[in-house]
Amino acid sequence: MAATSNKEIRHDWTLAEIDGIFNLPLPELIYQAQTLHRKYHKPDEVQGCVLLSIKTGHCPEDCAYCPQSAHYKTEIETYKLLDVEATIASARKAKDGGATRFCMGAAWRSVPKGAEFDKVLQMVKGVRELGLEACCTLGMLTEDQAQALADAGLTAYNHNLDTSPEFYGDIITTRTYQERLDTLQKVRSAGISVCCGGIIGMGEERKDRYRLLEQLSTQQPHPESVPINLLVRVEGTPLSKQQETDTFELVRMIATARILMPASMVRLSAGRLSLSDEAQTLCLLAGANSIFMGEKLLTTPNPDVNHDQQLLDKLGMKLKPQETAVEAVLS
Ligand code: SAM
Ligand code: DTB
Ligand code: SF4
Repeated sequence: MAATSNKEIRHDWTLAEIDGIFNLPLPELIYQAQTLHRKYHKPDEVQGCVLLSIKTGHCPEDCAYCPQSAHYKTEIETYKLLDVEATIASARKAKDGGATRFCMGAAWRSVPKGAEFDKVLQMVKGVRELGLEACCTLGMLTEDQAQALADAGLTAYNHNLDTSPEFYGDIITTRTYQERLDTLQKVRSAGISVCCGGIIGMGEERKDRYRLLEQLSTQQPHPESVPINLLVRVEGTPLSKQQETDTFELVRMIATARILMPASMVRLSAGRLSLSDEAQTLCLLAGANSIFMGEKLLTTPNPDVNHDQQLLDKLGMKLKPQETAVEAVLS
């Protein structure tokens, strides 16, 4: 990881600079993104991550994009917290499929105390023992819970800002932007790496995309992992009828994130099923270096693993190789 004094790793990006980068002629934008990508990452490698929803649905929050919110009537299979064994079995399968990161998501407003949290800690330990990076996204948490997750070996905690502070209130009313920032601070203080990004295609304007990128890239340190999601329009949610997003917006978003946060993992996250192979390739050329693998994200479908492998083969790219269990646990 490069030192923060490095002139490319900056935390003082202005909105005007971000606007300027985002709107560069595409060849120049991709060139700049590629140049930095190659300096900080292996250009032919993509990290494979697998998501598992460990607790699904009935969430008290009202995030307008989310099929798991109890505020909307959607057709998802809901279930209580999974067993530790079943979760570890999924992680083992993810590892056998070539993933190096296993992400566990729960539809909670905040992390519960007691037996359920103990189970999550056991899941984290079990995933780390397999030699995989372990990421959790469980909603808000306390400092003690963040520390307990760190002690269990959690690699990263995902908590997205989702959009700009200005547009946020149009999407979520049950918790504030500031609460999200506070949660991220607790994660960071516990020594867990931060996974934080957002969604495009929710009806936000370009300015909101710049503002999200500004919020992310002025954090110190930058989030180590930046998921860029393309809205998956789910029937029953308030955003189900949103119009389709121009793919080039996603490409520009990814390239700008790569330039603003050169050392971070930029993850082409939800929404790949609606992208052509060529559009996904542009995203990879723009600096995305991670995808979710497997037929399901949390509740919505994702491209077929064989198809993804064929695409990587065609591009002469490969999945990030697995470390040995010992290396991973020590890292
Ligand atoms: N409840 C936890 C939370 O909100 O932090 C964790 C799970 S939540 C599903 C994780 C992230 O998934 C959200 O912050 C959002 O960015 C993304 N997400 C959820 N539904 C989505 C959708 N329909 N399309 C794209 N991204 C989505
Ligand atoms: C993130 O930014 N995207 C992932 C992960 N973090 C947890 C979740 C995407 C969820 C897409 C909708 C669903 O499958 O329910
Ligand atoms: Fe709940 Fe997370 Fe979905 Fe919001 S995004 S409704 S907090 S599961």
